[in-house]
Amino acid sequence: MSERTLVLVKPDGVERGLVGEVISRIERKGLKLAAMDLRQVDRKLAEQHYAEHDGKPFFESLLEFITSGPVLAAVVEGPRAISAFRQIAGGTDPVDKAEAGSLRGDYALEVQYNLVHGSDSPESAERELKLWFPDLQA
Ligand code: IDP
Repeated sequence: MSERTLVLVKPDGVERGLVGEVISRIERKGLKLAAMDLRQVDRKLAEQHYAEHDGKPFFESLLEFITSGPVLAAVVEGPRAISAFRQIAGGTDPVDKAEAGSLRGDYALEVQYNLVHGSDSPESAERELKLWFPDLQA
C-alpha cells in the first residue's frame, strides 16, 4: 500500500543549498518523487498550511519565515511515506528531539529554522496535498 505525503524544504534549507541533500535522502530511503517545484509562498497559503498553529506565540514569526524566500514543495510517495519521511526529518526541535542522522538532527539548530516539513498524518497529508498540489492526479 503506497501513500503520499507533502514534503517542503523551507526557506532556510533552500538558502543553505540543502535541497539536494533532502532529495537524496528521500531517494536513498526508497521513496519516490511524484511532483516537485520551487515556489514563493504567499501569506494566504502560509496561513492555510499552518492553520493549526493560529494563535500560538510563534505563529506570526512562522508565517514571516515560510514566506521569506523560495520553498521546494514535493509530493513524496511510497509504503508508509508519511512516517518514513518524518523519520528522515527527525523531531521538530532539531537539538532536543531530532536524532543525529536525521536531516534536522544533522543540519539544524533552532526549532523554527528546522529545514523541512512533512505531513504528520494521513488526514494532514490529504489536506496539505490539496492545498499545495490541487491539480495532482490520484
Ligand atoms: P513539525 O514541523 O515537526 O510537524 P509542528 O509542531 O507542526 O512541527 O510545527 C510546525 C513548525 O512550526 C515547526 O516545524 C517549526 O518550524 C515551527 N515551530 C514549532 N514550534 C515552535 C516554537 O516553539 N517556536 C518557533 N517555531 C516553532
